[in-house]
Amino acid sequence: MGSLAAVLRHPHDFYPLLKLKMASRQAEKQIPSEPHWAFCYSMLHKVSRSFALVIQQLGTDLRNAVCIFYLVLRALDTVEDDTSIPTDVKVPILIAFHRHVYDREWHFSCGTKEYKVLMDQFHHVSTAFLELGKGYQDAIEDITKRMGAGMAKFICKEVESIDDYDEYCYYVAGLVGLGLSKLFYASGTEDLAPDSLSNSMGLFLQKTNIIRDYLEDINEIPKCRMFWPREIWSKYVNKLEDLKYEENSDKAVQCLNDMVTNALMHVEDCLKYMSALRDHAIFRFCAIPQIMAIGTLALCYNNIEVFRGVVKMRRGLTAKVIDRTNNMTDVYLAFYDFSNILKPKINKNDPNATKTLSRVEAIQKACMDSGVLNKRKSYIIQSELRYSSTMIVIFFIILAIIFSYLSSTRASK
Ligand code: IN0
Repeated sequence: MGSLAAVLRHPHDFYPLLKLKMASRQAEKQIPSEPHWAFCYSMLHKVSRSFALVIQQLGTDLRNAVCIFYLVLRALDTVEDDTSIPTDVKVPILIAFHRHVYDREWHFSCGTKEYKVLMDQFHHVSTAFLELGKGYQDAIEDITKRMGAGMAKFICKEVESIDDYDEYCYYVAGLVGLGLSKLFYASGTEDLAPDSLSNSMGLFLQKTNIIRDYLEDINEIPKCRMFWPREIWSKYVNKLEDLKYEENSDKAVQCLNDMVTNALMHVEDCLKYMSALRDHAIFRFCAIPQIMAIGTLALCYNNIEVFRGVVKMRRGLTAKVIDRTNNMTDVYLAFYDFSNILKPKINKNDPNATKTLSRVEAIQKACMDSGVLNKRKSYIIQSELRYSSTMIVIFFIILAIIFSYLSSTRASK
């Protein structure tokens, strides 16, 4: 019902949503028949929704490697997140996870819902992993080893400083960027990207998730760990959970804006990383989550709703991004437009207003300097405006027809 109301409010979402639904059905039909690969691809669809579709558009060998990499990371994450596992059991599992992927007999039951199924039937993932090329296996093993060790380090450590925040995000997301760059290189289609740019790709996504998920994380029972760094939130409140109380709304929004400004620092690196990609499917795979992230930050900035409920890009806009992201022009246009949505929300009384504005202007300059902005109008937001003005005209025409009908019936009486 909610989605029907959303489509009625945004009728132009209908076509991209329909296309996405059909592509998703098609992708599910293409799930391989061998039981271990069938398990891995259907699990991928369950845990990552629309993102699975973009993975399935990669060339066969790379697609299999990315699918397994994604599931191994989700499994590692499930162990890290399960607060019912005692630390002395959890830490050795995280540290040895890179060896478990070679062992068809290994499994460890934890997590809930689809993650429990993933953990219980992990032998399907190891079986598929053992069929990957050596270059892919080495890259996945190396990243899993470094990430497991990093997660273990942070099990007993709070995120205090901004350096801790960057270090934690490096372990759980920056390393994913390094690993993916290695997989792309191993596929023979891309050059090896510099580590610092690969890291920024992960940090930008992970910081956006941490900002967006504040309320979900703080309300989790049993209490989960929080990743907003004390160095930032302690400027505004005494305890991180105080941000969700109504009496602290002004401080909460200022703190949120500080966090968004910190995340925006990575955008120029991300644009550089994406502009060096050559393969169309790899490009889409990387660019779609990045556009979703800048869209989410534009939505979250200065928005008290982050502390009250879920702030997410609507499904129709996600479908549009998936449908229409094909080259760097699309990326520059999307980043330019979403930062243009954020810019007028900067309040000059915000303690970080100058810093945020200079970040936004630097992003817009990077997009402008690409020289493609004046060639074409935005593929997402302009069409929204065009459609909404069309809808307003249609609304007034209908109103005029009703009015003239009512006046003519009244005159005939
Ligand atoms: C990802 C990343 C991802 C994709 C492409 C390039 C990347 C480069 C560096 C680092 C990460 C990169 O993308 C996914 C996107 C995703 O899963 N989206 C979810 C939406 C959601 O709300 O969860 C979906 O269901 O569609 C991502 O978020 N992460 C991820 C994990 C593994 C891999 Cl192989 C790629 C997670 C994270 C923590 C940000 C790295």
